[in-house]
Amino acid sequence: MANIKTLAEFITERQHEFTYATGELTQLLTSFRLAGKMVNREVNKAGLAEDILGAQGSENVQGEQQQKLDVYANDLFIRLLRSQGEVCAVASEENEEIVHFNNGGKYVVTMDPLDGSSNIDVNVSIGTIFSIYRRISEGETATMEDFMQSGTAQVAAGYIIYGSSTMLVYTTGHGVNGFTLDPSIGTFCLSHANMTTPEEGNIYSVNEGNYFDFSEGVRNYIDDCKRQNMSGRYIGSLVADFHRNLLKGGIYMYPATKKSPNGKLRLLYEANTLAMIVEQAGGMATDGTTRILDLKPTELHQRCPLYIGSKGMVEKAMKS
Ligand code: P6P
Repeated sequence: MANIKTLAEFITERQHEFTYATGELTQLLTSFRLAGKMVNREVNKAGLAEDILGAQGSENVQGEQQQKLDVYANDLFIRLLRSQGEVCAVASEENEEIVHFNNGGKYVVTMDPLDGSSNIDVNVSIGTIFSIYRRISEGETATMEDFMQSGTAQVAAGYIIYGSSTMLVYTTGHGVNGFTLDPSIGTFCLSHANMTTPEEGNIYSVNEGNYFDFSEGVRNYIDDCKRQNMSGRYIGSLVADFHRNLLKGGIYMYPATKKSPNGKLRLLYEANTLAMIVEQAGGMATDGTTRILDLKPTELHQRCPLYIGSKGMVEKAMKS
């Protein structure tokens, strides 16, 4: 049997690649490893445990119906990040304001604890998306300045996909590696070493229900994909669509529409995270005109149009 390398062993082995002090990255990723296993457990039994399915009966900052698992995952990640001491503050899709830990930690985290959670009750894959930045503000407490850094400042970016198997995929700027959870031993094991995405692909992912709301250029690009007999694949769960396209090649688009002039997806904890990962895998991510990682954030929950995936496809979409 091929030798098994656990996520913990891999992180330790690659610690030298992490710009900062030894051991800090291990600590930083530990919370996501542990929380990923615990969320996975809840997601997998969602259909059985009546107290975990369905809407929480509350709305998040976006005015979106919170699912019980959204709240569970958010609370869990915050609790684990608070306890391990390296992170001093978190910006989460589920919280209007920055969550401060005031523990002197040198890092801040942006996260979507459970993206696509409206799909939970219909058994569609969902995901956790997270980015880690070094604190840059002075003083006791983190400030907005720490969260308004461009995506190029990320020290690590990753996602967990709860699908037919549960995988944690991350980068610290030295390539992308994927780890699959072996539930029999409760451990993430290296399954996709040095992931790269094909330069071209045959999959386009977009909500075509918005077709007549898109710009002429976007409509032309979609029409061109059809003329080339590409496969339309859109799960309605960003992490699942992104992950499939990362492996097989393809483009995911959430363009601006009349209803959502800045698109729907969030810059800090969706676009920036996936943009770092896709670039490290040889792909590309823009908002239609600017490289996602070069965008300068101005608000925690700001939205941006997103075109992400195979480099050749994103470049072509930009020229449409
Ligand atoms: P639409 C889920 O709500 C999400 O944020 C992403 O996971 C997904 O790709 C997108 O929205 C789907 O949005 O408008 O096509 O239903």
